Amino acid sequence: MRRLSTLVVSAVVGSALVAAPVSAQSCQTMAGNLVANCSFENPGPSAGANYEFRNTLTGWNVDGGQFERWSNGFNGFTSRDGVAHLELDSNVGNTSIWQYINTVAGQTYTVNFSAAHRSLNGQFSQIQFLVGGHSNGNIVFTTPQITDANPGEYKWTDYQTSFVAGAGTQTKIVFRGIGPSNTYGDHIDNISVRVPEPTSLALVGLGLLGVAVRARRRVS
Ligand SMILES: [Ca+2]
Ligand SMILES: [Ca+2]
Repeated sequence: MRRLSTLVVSAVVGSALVAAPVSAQSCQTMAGNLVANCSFENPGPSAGANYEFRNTLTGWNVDGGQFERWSNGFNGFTSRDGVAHLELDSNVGNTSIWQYINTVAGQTYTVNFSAAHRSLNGQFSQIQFLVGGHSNGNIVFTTPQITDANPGEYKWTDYQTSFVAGAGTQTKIVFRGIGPSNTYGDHIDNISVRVPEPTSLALVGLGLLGVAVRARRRVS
């Protein structure tokens, strides 16, 4: 029995590795993605930094004043997906962005997004994902403190988490910049929220089943 439990753990780790490439997909073509304007592409950005007030960025709301949206390549910073991304630490400091998505109470949802730092004197970027409120919601996930390997080296990291929807038919999803509020950093792009793929679950199930069968054979 000890061998069986060890093998099950290794199978679960294996399934996580299988799931990892999903986050590298474009959220715009990801089946079942519930997030509107998931890549901050609409309306199409002007070249450079776009300072946009509430309701100008399709699907999203913002507090802290305004969105700061960058076009692909501005300041040498390639968007993670498409031709635009956000800097949550805007020109007026840290902001939160949010939208409501349709959810089913009790259902688990998988969340993927990409984040990056913008170097400033050895400081860091950090982004929090919340559900329920942009200032008082439930904190689901907080990225580590994100730094660059070298000054000016912009590097995206893909993150994945999950939450279980509460009562009602909608959930407010929130992304909040929580790095030092200095108008630099907390870049975000390529957001998806969706019900876990049945195929992934089936693979995990089959993997576990295979392990269990093999372990049983060893025992007998
Ligand atoms: Ca984008
Ligand atoms: Ca900052």
